[in-house]
Amino acid sequence: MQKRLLLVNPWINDFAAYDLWSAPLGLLSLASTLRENGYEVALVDCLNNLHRGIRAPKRASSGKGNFFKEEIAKPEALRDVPRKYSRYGIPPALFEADLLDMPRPDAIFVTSMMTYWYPGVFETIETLRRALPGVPVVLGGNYATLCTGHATRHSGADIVAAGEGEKALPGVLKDLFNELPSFIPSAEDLDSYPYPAFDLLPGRDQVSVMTSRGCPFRCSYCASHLLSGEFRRRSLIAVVDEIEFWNRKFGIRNFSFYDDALLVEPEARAIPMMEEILQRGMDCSFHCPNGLHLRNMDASLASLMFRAGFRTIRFGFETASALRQTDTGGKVTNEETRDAVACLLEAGYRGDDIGIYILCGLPGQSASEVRESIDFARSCGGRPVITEFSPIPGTPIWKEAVDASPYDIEEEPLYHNNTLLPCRTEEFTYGMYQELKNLARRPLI
Ligand code: B12
Ligand code: SF4
Repeated sequence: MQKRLLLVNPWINDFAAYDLWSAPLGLLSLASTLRENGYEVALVDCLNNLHRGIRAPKRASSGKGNFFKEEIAKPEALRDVPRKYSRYGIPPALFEADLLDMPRPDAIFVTSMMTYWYPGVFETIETLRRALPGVPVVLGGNYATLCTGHATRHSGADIVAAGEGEKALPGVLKDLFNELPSFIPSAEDLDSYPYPAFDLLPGRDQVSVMTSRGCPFRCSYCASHLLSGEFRRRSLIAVVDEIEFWNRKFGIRNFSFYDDALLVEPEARAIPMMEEILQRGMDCSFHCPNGLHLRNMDASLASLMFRAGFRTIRFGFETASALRQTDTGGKVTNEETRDAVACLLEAGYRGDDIGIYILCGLPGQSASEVRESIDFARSCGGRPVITEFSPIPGTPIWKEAVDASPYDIEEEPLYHNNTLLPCRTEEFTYGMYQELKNLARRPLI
């Protein structure tokens, strides 16, 4: 008999969470591969704002907005943090009712995202255990990959699968059912992956797309290579076909790119992809909440992006300190940034459209460096956007972060939370950070 698998996108427990075109893309990708192997797949999304049992906050028409949330008690380790803590997503009673309402699955696959979101994952697993006792639970995703030991010891899952799910599937299915999959997409050929199963999330107002996995850079604070391995790309026609598929089949007009390196070597992929989008006359909007590379921007690429419908553009700049730029990986310089923003303004973008990410709270970083970076971004004509540093185990900067942090980030992933500014010092206080945030938010003139 066909085996039934339940896939679950867990709650987020945090001080803050915002739905910036979010989607459980990894889980949906895995769902399609499981279907190809003949499994019946169902999905419960704990972050489903469309659940009939809640009155969700209003969303922007482009597909972003607030999650439904309920304030909950802080975990013990965060007791002294003077901020409210919430469970983002549907209330537990609704989740449990949904679980009891569906046919009993043969196994459950739970995903995970930020390392410090594990309490939401654990609560999800506890609820699954209560509602569906005896059904094996597999945990994968970013937290499971970056904190495998912690997840194995504490999550309560029967199997913790690190790394890309497609690669882990043969082992997982063998352990669960003593079966081997007949189809596994080739990690080297991204065009062999079926489209992520967005049909499992009916009523969506946006679909997330990836044109590549990984990144050719190795910035010292980034986990891309730990999570996604070597840089690989899909063919541009396959990507545009997918966008057209969602647009035609479900009327989706907003798309978010989750790539780590969408604009790297643009002549090889991004430029022909955008030309193809234009040629097919797609009336869609594209959003890039994950930082894009500024280095290869020129007048013609900026104009093409504007005409092809790229509406939300954010760039990974991180710092105006030339020394730190080199030390952390050398992905962009100040000159390249200034030139790139000029091209984007010339192409028709307003300064407010051009979000420039600035990392705040790196080990050894001073408040004045962040201030200078904010001033620099504004002087270029872009909008500075502060992103607080979250230390990630296994990254080159990790040891430095462990030494710099007043928190025990090695033992407790909750302390990776960017809201804490985990590597702040007595010279760079939380108050200074608040001031910098306000400075970054000041209207552009
Ligand atoms: C897209 C993205 C975002 C999007 C949102 C994504 C979303 N779903 O909501 C945006 C831009 C909004 C975002 C924001 C942030 N992000 Co982010 N983001 C990513 C990114 C680039 C891709 C994640 C992704 O969807 N990948 C695509 C899918 C296909 O891969 P996947 O999820 O890993 O799934 C695969 C496997 O994990 C596995 N798998 C997944 N689930 C399961 C389940 C089972 C059972 C199994 C077996 C396998 C399995 O199989 C899947 C398919 O191969 C990652 C970096 C990366 N390369 O992964 C960073 C990353 C996760 N983000 C990170 C950070 C720091 C942030 C911010 C805190 C930045 C900041 N300071 O503001 C914010 C926080 C947002 C918030 N508070 O709400 C860090 C994580 C830090 C941490 N400690 O965990 C990462 C790793 C980037 C980095 N710095 O290296 N992010
Ligand atoms: S360029 Fe971006 S995705 Fe690539 S390693 Fe650096 S921070 Fe990570």
